[in-house]
Amino acid sequence: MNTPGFVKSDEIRTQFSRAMSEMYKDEVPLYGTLIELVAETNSKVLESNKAVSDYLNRTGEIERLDMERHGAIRVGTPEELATIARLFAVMGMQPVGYYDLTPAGVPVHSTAFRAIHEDSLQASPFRVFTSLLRLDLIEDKELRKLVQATLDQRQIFTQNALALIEKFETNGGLDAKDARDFIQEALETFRWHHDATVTAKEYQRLHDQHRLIADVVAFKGPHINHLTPRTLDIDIIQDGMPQKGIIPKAVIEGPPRRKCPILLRQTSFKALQEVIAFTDQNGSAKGSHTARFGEIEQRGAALTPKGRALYDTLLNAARSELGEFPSESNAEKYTELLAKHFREFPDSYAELHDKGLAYFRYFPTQEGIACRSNSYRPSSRQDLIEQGHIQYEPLVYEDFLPVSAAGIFQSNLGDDSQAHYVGSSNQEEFEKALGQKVTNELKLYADTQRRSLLECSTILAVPPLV
Ligand code: OOG
Ligand code: NI
Repeated sequence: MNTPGFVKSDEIRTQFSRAMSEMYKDEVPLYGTLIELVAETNSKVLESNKAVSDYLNRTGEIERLDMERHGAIRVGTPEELATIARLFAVMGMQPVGYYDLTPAGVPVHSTAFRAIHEDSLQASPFRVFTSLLRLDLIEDKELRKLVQATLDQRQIFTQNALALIEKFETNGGLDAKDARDFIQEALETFRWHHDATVTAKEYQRLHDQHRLIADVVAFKGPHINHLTPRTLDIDIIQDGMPQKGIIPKAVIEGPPRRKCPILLRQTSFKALQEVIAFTDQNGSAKGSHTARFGEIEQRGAALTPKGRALYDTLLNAARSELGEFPSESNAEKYTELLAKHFREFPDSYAELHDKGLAYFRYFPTQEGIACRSNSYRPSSRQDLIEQGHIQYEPLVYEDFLPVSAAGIFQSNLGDDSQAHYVGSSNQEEFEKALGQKVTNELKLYADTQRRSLLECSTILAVPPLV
């Protein structure tokens, strides 16, 4: 949004992300410790690894690194999801991708709200992984009724937030005061409420069905359940956490350690056992609930469909050779198997580029610019690269991975929560609830890549590059 008098959506998102981080630091003190550990590690990597720091400087990612984080929430009804989508739209965040978590025994499906243009991502890459409970998968009819009735009674948005969303939609933007108010009002939806909306007995019934169901249904709102900073070296963090009194999950989700990181690697830890008050406890807080956790991630190159297919094949091969879920008892073996299978995945940017496995952003070089007026000018992408007139850097992966997300859900819900659902993946139903289609993330990477090539051709005065 760039109308005079209106605050840009990018700016609202930047400020909201900052406010969310402050709130979460208060709510979950361990998050503050984690942020320090990540900041220390990132500056060490930047000092010691010139290739990484050159890359981050060239792509501009260096400027967004400190503020880079994603959060996660879980909502209960289609109406809540549709309104959350409108709330995020005020901040320039669109639903990207569809993630089905039911194969992993978690009765939700999800999307990620985020900015979609590279310039907006550069201003603030804040993302929120947002899951919708799949009521249709709860077989117990009585329990389904309880869930529905409890959810129907709550309003997870403040009246002011709803009014400001409407104002944004009607006028096409918010002025400075409205934007400030909106941030405060929107924050309320994500706040932790220590009062439950159900009795102790009802909580138990929900919990017995699935811990996640209790977490979605028993509270006044969809509290933010983690906020994840981006590290430049997740192995250093995984090893350094115990010294800070933080015990991470046994294995890092995603691809193995590589010279050229791809996609996303994540690890998490249980953060808090919260004291809660049930409705039949007269305010004396007796119950407890584990909802919030900590997570760290390292991001690498976004993969093309071909690269992603290879990733999925190799990950599946490693996991099926392991023959069971990765856990504490087989962590070492799993790490070995991952490394073994991923040897097949090229580990230089040149190969990833030439084999069409990853997306890249292209930059004209000084030499290329200097040659603009020469009569001989290379004109194909490959020619320009070989002549040193353009360079490329991998596009960072901005999204999530379903297998990893399942592992994160599971490790924080506890091992007793393995369930099997017969329901199938249902993107159509999700989009109906959302009130719009989700954007295909691969298209976004391809668009960014194409725009960077067009810019190169304009700057170098060559015919449009493809
Ligand atoms: C979301 C878990 C998924 C990730 O980073 O993959 C996730 C949740 O627990 O609500 O955040
Ligand atoms: Ni996460």
